[in-house]
Amino acid sequence: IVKKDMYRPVYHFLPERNWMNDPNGTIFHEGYYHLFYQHNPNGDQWGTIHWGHARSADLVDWEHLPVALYPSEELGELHCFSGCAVLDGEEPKILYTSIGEGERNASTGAEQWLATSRDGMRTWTKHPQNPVMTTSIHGGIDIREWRDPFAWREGEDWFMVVGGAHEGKGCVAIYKSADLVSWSFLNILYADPSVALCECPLFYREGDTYVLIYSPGKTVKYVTGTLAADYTFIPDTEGVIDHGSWDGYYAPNTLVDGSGRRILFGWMPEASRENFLPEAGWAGVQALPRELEVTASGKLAMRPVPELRRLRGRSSGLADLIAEGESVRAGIEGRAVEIIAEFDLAGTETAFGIEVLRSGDGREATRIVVDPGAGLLTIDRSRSSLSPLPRRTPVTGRYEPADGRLKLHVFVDHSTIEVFGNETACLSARVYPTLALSAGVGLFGDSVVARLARFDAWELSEAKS
Ligand code: DQQ
Repeated sequence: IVKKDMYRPVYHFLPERNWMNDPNGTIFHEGYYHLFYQHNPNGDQWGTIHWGHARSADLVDWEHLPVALYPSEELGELHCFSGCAVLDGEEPKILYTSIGEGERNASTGAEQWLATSRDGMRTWTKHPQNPVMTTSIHGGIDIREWRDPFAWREGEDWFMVVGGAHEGKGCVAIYKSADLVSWSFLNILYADPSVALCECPLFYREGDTYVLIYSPGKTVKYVTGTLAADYTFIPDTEGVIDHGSWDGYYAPNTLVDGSGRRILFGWMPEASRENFLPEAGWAGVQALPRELEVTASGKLAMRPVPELRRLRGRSSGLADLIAEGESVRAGIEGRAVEIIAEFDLAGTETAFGIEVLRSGDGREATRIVVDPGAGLLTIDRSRSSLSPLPRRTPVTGRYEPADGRLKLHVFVDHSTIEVFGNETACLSARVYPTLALSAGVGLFGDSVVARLARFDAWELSEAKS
């Protein structure tokens, strides 16, 4: 196992060593949450991509399992790109994007492949009829950057969406099959002319609402709406899954568990760490699993799974806040902490917020800034690190007040920050403070304590992974 370093998270999932990106094939089966992920088992940079595998009974502790998919070199396969896992009766199956050379490269002619497992998802066999889909399935319609299948069952039929680019604009196409092997193209489900491509599309129904989530090379978007008889999506409400984008949150995947909960997983990229810490031995973190729900307004509400409360250790509340010059200090500190702060937004329009990973002298600190005038929530990384090398661009998004209040739910884990604002504004970021003592938790802003309807902070313990 890679030795703990000051940036390696302790309660987030990551492989024991080497590179990880997108979560893949997330599925709940026989009491376990299975997480597969894009993985280079040979180094801590993006490389020959395999599918890593882990499972968890509670979404907190994870057990590493053997690599699930290897590129089949003998078949000209170079990478096993992203995809999904489904249960065909009792038999688990993976659909994923196979990348080869030349005609089979990612931008022009990727193929969709099928793999099956007969030993409880430990080892996987590529289906003899691969590829189960090639771009020729679209007839005269030219779809490039065609990858990341996401399949589901409805009655007797299988459906699948795959992301891509059509005429230089992002699109998601939809397909149908009776057996997961032989597929037909139904339509272009959705096109987003504001982006160049759509990666990792997810599509599901909750009640009468259809939800489409996609990763367009930048901020991960969602659209809720309805499905027309010709398999085109009729959008109603748009939103952002997480404002972190390439600096914090990308390529989510989803599952429904045994109790019917919709859970979302996502990749927290390493962003700019390679600039100053090469050869860390690991790269990439899985964001905390989130419960997803469609609200009455058609927006998505997201909250960290309640199982995480198990990690809570020493706590401190409103009464333990200590005013210290310009700032206010919480009664606990640490590089693995959780904070819930509920602010009354009435009154002044000047910014206020929470400070984490703060050094005693304040030279290093990451601020979660509420700007009530502009209605914006920001992770301000301008002072996160004394080193000039990590990215310090702000991560910003609009929040929606609820009854004149904003509830911030914040998780810090060494180099990860995840912020949930009233459950609808989510911001994730990576930060790399240089001082081991940058561990303070506090508040800033005029009369910030007077605004607090609630303040609770906890030190969090390690999880297994
Ligand atoms: N990552 C995978 C692709 C996907 C991209 C390759 C998104 O399948 O489109 O590692 O991060």
